[in-house]
Amino acid sequence: NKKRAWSWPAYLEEERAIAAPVKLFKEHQSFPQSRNSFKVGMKLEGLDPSHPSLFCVLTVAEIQGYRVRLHFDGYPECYDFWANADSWDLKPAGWCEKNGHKLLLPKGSHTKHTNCRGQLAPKHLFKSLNTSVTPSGFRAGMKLEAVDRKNPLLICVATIAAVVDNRLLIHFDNWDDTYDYWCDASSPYIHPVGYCEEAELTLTTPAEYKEPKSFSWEKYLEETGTQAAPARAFKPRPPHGFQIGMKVEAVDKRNPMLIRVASIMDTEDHRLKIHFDGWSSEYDYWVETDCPDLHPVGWSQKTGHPLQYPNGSSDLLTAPGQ
Ligand code: MLY
Repeated sequence: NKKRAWSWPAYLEEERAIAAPVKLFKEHQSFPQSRNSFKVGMKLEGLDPSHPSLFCVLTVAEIQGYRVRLHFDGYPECYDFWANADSWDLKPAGWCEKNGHKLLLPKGSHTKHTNCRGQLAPKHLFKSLNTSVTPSGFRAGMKLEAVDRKNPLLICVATIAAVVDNRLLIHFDNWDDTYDYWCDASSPYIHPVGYCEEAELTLTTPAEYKEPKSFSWEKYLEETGTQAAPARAFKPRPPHGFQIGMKVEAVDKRNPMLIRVASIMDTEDHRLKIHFDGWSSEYDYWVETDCPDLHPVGWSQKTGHPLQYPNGSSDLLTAPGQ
């Protein structure tokens, strides 16, 4: 009475479902070309996922296939987060200083971490350092209209706070940096100056702007002595090709060390609704189509990461969020 081991091909056949084709995924979601060479204890610099304008001192706390768990030096473990080994958000020690970004030092430390040289993650592990960059036309200080990702109904007056490689740090004028986010020129959330007027949408003016009703870009650019980001620099990405019912592997947001067998339940222009097979739809969630936590079928096996099989198909189960 031995059960057959769970496998994607058998499961797809049983479910009469198809795997989302690999070509629909972005390079950073797809099968990696290299190994994960990070080791537990290595130190590095990286973006805080819940405060993305901030680079922090991190230590590799755990390795799982192509993924790493990162710990903020000097902070409790509850802030630890998982990232793929090729994440752009991870940088070698010294990167912030070299690129003029502020580095949040470990809590309670006043000295730089560069005196623990033996443990620094070597530069060659950072895949994102070797990406070729084509000039984009975006420069730090330029203005644009951007969606506030924390309040997605708002399109707001914004500034490019930094340009690094092909990534832009978006900042909202006169707001603190908790709304900041990184994106690239293909993001559906950024638009050139004048977009709202043309599309007859409301533009949210800078906080405390004196006469929001009579806001004019021309006047504002003059007042602030700034330039608009050139319209030609925006390269909106074409619609994704994911379809309802396609199978994928997705990180469980509530317990991000787990990757689960999942299905696409619904789609929007730039988002997918993910359902974990065999589990209640209360665990369904929306993700950006380019989310690094979304992978093609077979990714876990290929990268040496455990995969959580659909509920009911194995005796080794962990419920979402447990
Ligand atoms: N209700 C929120 C809205 C903040 C919007 C900030 N954006 C425009 C950057 C608040 O007042 O906190």
